[in-house]
Amino acid sequence: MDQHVTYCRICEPLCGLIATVEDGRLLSLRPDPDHALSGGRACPKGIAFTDVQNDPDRVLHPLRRTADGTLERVGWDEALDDIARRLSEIMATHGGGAVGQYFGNPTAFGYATGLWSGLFMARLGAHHQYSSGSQDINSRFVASKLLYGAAFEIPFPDLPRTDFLFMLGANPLVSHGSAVRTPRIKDDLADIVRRGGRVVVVDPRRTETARAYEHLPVRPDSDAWLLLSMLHVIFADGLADEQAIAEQTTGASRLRDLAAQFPPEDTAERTGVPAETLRALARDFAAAPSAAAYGRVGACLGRHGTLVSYLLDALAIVTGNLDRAGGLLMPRAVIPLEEMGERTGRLTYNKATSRIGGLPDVIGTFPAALMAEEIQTPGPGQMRALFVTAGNPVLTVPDGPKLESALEQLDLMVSLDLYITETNKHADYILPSTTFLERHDLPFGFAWSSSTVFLQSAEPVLEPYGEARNEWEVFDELARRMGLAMFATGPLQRFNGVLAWLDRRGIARMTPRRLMELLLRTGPYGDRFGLRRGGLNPRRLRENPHGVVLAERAPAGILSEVIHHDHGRVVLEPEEILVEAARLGDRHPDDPAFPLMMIGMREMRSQNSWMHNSATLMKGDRRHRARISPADAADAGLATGDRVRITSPHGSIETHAEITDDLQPGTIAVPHGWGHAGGWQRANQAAGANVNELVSTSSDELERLAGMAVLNGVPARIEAVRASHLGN
Ligand SMILES: Nc1nc2c(c(=O)[nH]1)N[C@H]1C(S)=C(S)[C@@H](COP(=O)(O)OP(=O)(O)OC[C@H]3O[C@@H](n4cnc5c(=O)[nH]c(N)nc54)[C@H](O)[C@@H]3O)O[C@H]1N2
Ligand SMILES: Nc1nc2c(c(=O)[nH]1)N[C@H]1C(S)=C(S)[C@@H](COP(=O)(O)OP(=O)(O)OC[C@H]3O[C@@H](n4cnc5c(=O)[nH]c(N)nc54)[C@H](O)[C@@H]3O)O[C@H]1N2
Ligand code: SF4
Ligand SMILES: [Mo]
Repeated sequence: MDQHVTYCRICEPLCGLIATVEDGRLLSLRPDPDHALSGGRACPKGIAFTDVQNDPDRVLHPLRRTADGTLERVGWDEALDDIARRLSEIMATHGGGAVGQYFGNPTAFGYATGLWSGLFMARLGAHHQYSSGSQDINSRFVASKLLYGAAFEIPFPDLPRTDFLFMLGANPLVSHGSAVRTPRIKDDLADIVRRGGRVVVVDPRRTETARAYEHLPVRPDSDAWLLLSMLHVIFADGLADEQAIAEQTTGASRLRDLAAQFPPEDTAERTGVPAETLRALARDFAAAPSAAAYGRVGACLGRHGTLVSYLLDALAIVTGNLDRAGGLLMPRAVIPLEEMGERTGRLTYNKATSRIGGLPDVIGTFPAALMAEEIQTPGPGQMRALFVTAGNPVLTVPDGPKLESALEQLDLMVSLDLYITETNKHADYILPSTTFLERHDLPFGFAWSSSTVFLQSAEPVLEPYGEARNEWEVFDELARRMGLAMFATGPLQRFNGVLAWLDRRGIARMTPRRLMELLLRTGPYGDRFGLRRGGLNPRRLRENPHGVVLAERAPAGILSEVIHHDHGRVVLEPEEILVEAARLGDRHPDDPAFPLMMIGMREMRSQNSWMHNSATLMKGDRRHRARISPADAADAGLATGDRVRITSPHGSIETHAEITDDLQPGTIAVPHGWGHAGGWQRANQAAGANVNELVSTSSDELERLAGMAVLNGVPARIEAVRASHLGN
């Protein structure tokens, strides 16, 4: 039996794990007690990943769809030859604009897939790029692009030093934190209070986090009004930090004028927060020695997600809490991949617009909600070929059934996944991918949103099971077969000459790993190939498998270094934001046919749509349940365990009811990622419903600035399903 040090790549904390391996099989995973950040902690999902790794339902050989619609095993070479041939044909007839990709959430936890699929798509001139981001975080990217000129500069709360954490639309005791990396977030939050500080949780539901701290219940999708009123009080009461505003920003006066229009007395009815409560909160936030404003999915998925993300930062900025210990810190990457993307102009916003709906691109991607229509609408630029890489949009994007019928119209659909999913069961090819235990990784992205600067690399701890392959090698192979050089365009253009030269001479086949190591060594903590003593290099990482702490505390005072606007200041008056704010008034009156508002939620033992096949996580007859307040349940004649039908203006689903006073009357909460009908047998048995069937894909119902799907604050009504309909 061998023990291997590695780290989990299911969600953002990247907790340290120890894998026990025997004869090339994974026996178990346990928390790594020697990991500097997670120090012996891991959540149930990380431990249960053994079930995924060894899942008998996992796809371990390439599969091809036959004429009668069934899937049959096929060899890699045959599959890749045919895909390359069919792609070339589509390109010859329709051009690269007909090719697309949807990449899902797991691609964010490994560097190679995103890099190589991105290069490949750029070489094809593929225009149709989509991702889970338009159901998750693109609004936050746009807010950062407008404020700081850099999409990935998402300020994160300095949890170990803050006196006041204002948390809006996040539930880190279950999610373990997003856009802030801290595997022991439970301890971090408890420490704030222990130091005499406060944690205030703004959420329509009394969540696990809200329960543990101060809960401020709000009406769904009212955060823009709440935040504008807080700013109103701060400016009106002379609590703004004028020196910080003068030093760090431009355009504060326009924000001041805007906030002046939102006195708390005027917004109380909409937010559900009494004016006096809000005034006290605003004053306390401004008066705290240090304060951080933090929001995640609940801030991003409403009708005004970009505006809300902007306002959260604005709150910290005008109180002098940006780029300062105990406030919000700016991430500085150890491996400056995004920095390079930004410098080479690849991390675009609104440089192109979608064919359907004319919505702006966010980092070169368009709203995934538009995919179905982009496939179904004839004309130049119609999408005819689609790669789905580590994603399950049929369950995670609005209106899965519509997407399913659209997928059937594609000339070519290829999926890289671990399973047969609700999405890729429509594919022509399913290509089996390696799990994170079967590949090398260096963290990037949100790994830098951490109050401790830390880096760990992970060697594969297992040989790929069956015929599974790394995703990047699939794209590399396709490029070779199609006679394309990966480096002619793309985010790595700067290195083109060197890379092409090395590659041509066969000195070094350029691989994603070589590239990352190059960036690491030339980055801010790198050894500059020996020029900087004690700097990071791959050897040092190998010799320290539990990781290397590069700084106990992330730096403050780096704003001018990380801002990409020419004048080096935060832009507080982006035109897009001001226009959006001016529209806050013109929301349609509530429709009495849909008296409730539905929001989403996450559960400890789910990971979006893809861990419901794990025996460990599904123990105890777990089911999909809609959370309903006692008053709304009484109105509908519902008790816990009853079947409930939820209807929105767009659709209708049936699931089980759970009555809970965590919710106030008028709001229901329903998790996403259920309603399985794929190759995962246990997940299929769990039944439940796909909540995103309640959401429309119509382009004019998407959030305007980032094209976000509006998944929170969905109008709804509920009714009991009569006994004659009982069943699963
Ligand atoms: N209503 C509602 N909808 C939501 C949300 C919500 O809050 N409410 N949340 C949204 C959010 S935040 C997100 S991130 C999205 C997620 O949206 P998606 O990324 O589309 O969905 P996942 O369920 O994460 O599916 C990931 C897929 O990748 C596969 N996979 C896992 N690991 C690997 C790997 O290493 N390689 C490969 N090739 N495949 C792998 C899994 O089998 C699974 O099929 O859902 C969004 N949808
Ligand atoms: N166990 C588990 N962990 C996960 C995941 C998982 O599926 N399961 N998914 C991972 C992913 S992909 C992500 S992106 C992160 C997300 O991480 P978080 O954002 O921390 O997770 P959520 O539980 O979605 O928290 C969002 C909160 O917003 C609240 N909310 C909904 N609507 C509104 C609103 O209008 N206003 C306000 N103020 N709040 C609102 C919800 O009630 C919910 O408590 O979690 C990651 N971690
Ligand atoms: S919180 Fe759980 S799933 Fe997320 S990285 Fe840590 S162990 Fe993995
Ligand atoms: Mo996400």
